[in-house]
Amino acid sequence: MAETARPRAYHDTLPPEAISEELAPVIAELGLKDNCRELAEEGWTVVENAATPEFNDRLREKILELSGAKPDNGGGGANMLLAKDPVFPEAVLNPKLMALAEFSVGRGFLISQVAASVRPKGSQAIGLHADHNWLPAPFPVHNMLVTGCWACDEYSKAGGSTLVIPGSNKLHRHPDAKETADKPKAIAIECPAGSVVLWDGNIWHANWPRTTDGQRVVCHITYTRLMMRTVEDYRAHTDDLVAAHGEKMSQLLGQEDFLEGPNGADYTKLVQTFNNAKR
Ligand SMILES: O=C(O)CCC(=O)C(=O)O
Repeated sequence: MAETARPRAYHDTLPPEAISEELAPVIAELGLKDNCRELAEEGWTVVENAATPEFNDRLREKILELSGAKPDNGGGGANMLLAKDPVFPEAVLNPKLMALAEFSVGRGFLISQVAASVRPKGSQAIGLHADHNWLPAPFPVHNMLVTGCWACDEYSKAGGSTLVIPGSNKLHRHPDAKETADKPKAIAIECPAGSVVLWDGNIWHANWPRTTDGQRVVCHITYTRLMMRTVEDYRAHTDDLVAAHGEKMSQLLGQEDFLEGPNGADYTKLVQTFNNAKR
């Protein structure tokens, strides 16, 4: 690429709690300023009414179909969902989730995992952990991944909602064995069906056992900073997904940065990639 055609290179970076000037109007228009603050300060936030009730029903139904869960009271799960039905790209590309992901894990972020869980009455709790499980402590100052759990059903403690340990996001380390067993000062995240609960890689979380009838159906969507290795590998589906969903999907699948092309690094995208990495 000719030198004159290169984008201007940034030399500064933003602090973790800052909203970039390019993202700020999007955050304002979508009414997500408080969510950004909560994510930065408390490590988690809830977006209610992330989409329409019709979309939530469609997502729930498709998860139940793909999860292998028996109707009404069975448990199950599924993964690699981005490539399994168009409802999942729609969830992943939801404008509110995309804006919060850019805030939390930086411009040019990737999709790491699209999975689902169905928890019936009697489901045991999962263990306490931080999603920065891929990293040693101390965790970096900048968040590396953000998870959005799309709660197709109401979240309540008895219903087996996610729990978080307030303040643990400030510790920048994994919980030890005693903390994992005790879950000190855990609080339930409670919210209506159709909400998305987002948390960063720092906060310690788990879920409660489910003691009520019916099933808790959740889509787990994880976005990651552009330099991280993703949990799921969608390379076999990239062309189809990008043809169907365009540039944002191309970014999520790593096609807009200079890393890991079939012909090696694509240096025409180097400055743009480095600029994204700084935002
Ligand atoms: O299922 C939940 O409530 C929590 C899931 C979880 O820990 C995760 O997706 O990292």
